Amino acid sequence: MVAEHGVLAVDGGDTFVWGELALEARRPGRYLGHGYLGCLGTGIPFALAAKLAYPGEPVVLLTGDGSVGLNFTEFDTAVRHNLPVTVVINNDRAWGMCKHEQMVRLGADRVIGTELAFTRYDKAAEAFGVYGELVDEEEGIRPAIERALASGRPACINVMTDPNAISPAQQAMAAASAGSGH
Ligand SMILES: Cc1ncc(C[n+]2csc(CCOP(=O)(O)OP(=O)(O)O)c2C)c(N)n1
Repeated sequence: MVAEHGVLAVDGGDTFVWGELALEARRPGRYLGHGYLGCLGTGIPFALAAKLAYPGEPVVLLTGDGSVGLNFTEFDTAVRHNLPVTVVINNDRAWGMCKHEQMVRLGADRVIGTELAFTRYDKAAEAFGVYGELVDEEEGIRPAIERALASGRPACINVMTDPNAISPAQQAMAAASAGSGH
């Protein structure tokens, strides 16, 4: 997706990698992310800051489900300050990048401590006064984002995704370090 208008933000592990591969912004200051060192949880704060900086432009955040949990209460900030950003959660029910490393290095049957629940983040966000939707099929993603943007409110689109989709970057990193003893 290429954004001609608006701001994109990305937060997460494998989600960040997918974002780097698939999203593009054509103007300066319109693509915000934590970079390779990856301080998770910056997504909603970055999106809110972008909305303050560019109030007339749509702001969309793509984030992992683990990462969005770190600063989830910033939905409250969005509502109180009337900052209509659209948060799209890549909900693979895991700290995906960590789980995927375990799968590659140790085997799929040796995943431990990295799985999350099927959580209705959309409902939790609604409790803050946010527009929420659950999406469980690919065709539903775009219309849900369009409805969220049209709502004029802060929004949380909770998209259920493949829990075993490993990004190419994580595949390479895990394979490279396999057998290193670390
Ligand atoms: C503040 C912080 N804590 C922990 C980590 C380590 N870490 C890197 S990727 C990752 C998993 C992220 O999971 P999620 O946000 O669900 O995104 P996914 O990998 O599933 O796309 C973790 C915990 C980090 N980079 N930053």
